[in-house]
Amino acid sequence: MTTTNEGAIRTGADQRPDARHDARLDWFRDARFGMFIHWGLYAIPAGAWRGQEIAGIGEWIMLRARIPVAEYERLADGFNPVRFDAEAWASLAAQAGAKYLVITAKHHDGFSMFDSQVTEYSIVKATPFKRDPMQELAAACQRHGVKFCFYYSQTQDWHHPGGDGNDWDYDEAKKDFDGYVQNYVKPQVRELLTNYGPIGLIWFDTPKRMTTDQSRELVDLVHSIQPVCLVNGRIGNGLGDYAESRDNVIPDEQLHSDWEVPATINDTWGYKASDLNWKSPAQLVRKLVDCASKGGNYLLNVGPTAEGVIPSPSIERMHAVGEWLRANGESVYGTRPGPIQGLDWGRTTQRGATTFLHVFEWPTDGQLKIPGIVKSARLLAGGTTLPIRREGDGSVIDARNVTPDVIDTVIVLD
Ligand code: JFZ
Repeated sequence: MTTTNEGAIRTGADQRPDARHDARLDWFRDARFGMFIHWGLYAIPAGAWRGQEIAGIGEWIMLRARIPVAEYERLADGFNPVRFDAEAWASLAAQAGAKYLVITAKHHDGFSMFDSQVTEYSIVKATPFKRDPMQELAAACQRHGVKFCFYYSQTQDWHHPGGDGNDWDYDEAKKDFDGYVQNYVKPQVRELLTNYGPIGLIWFDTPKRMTTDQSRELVDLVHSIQPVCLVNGRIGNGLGDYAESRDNVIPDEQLHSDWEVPATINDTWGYKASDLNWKSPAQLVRKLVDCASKGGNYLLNVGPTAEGVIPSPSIERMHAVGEWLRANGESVYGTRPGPIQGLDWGRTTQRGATTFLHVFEWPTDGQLKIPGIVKSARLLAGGTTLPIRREGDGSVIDARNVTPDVIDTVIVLD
């Protein structure tokens, strides 16, 4: 099944609507909001190489600049994020209202941000930092009640000769991709699911040349170690526990399966010093609400620096989202798509018999015209009851005396 906007989301056999009865997905469906973290060696160049700004997303700099493995891996010698603070990161996720945190264990550059027995090319063995930040972050997330999750690039690996994507150091004709999957990827996935406690989900990336058998083996491996750990749909080949949208693309219409949109807070995933195109708090909250109103989750990314610091503009925005959610979260968490779809000035979410009307664009006359019969209306924040009148086969809420929330005013309809 694909959705209307150029197949933003393709759901496969495992994401059929009756998958919604899979209790493993209950926490995910109710969470609605997660924090994504892209952190790795790419934060050191931060978008520039040999004095040249490199176009594109920051974590792709090794490919975009075709940096030889021998040169790129020397970045590890100077990677010492002494300002890394797992407690601050987990606390930020919790304060932002994110219910799960997904962090890059290994991205396409092939560098392991965790202690792996499979390779020396890791933050513990190849850097002066020597610590395993994933152990510290797993513990901090546990303390804050945030589900700890890993991103893992299972196909693209520009460091390993068997990985996909590096055609500037390695000869495609000599590539042993299956050997890479069997002897590198699967052992690392096993490590991630064995050494860091309960893992909420494994976020695999584009499958590219990965075969259905290889994808299926990874899904089975995950579920054999942690049966309730979810696998995202980007594992590919029609597998996965829920569907993954294209980056930053929210479906046009409500979907009847579980899905998630990965989203940047500016225009890059990995830290890029020159990328200051930060989305506003209003944009971020409205995208979160848009996802919830269509039955999906919003996974919002931050990209920490090489020192281990999340940029202040990202922190400010995450705090602003959290502030809105503290006042209005019951209209998002645990909700399902609302009965009124297709509004251009707002969205609806629903929990049981209660509908939440999210007003993004406030009418100049304060008269909110909605289809259908509404028995009562009140502001979620503060509880003020609002007058209603029938108009044809619709209803009009008189909100002339309301001071709207500049981000999203939530009205409870019964
Ligand atoms: C992938 C990665 O290449 C990228 O670095 C980042 O980690 C992002 C979250 O995931 O990028 C993609 C993958 C798939 C699509 C777009 C970007 N897609 O399906 O449109």
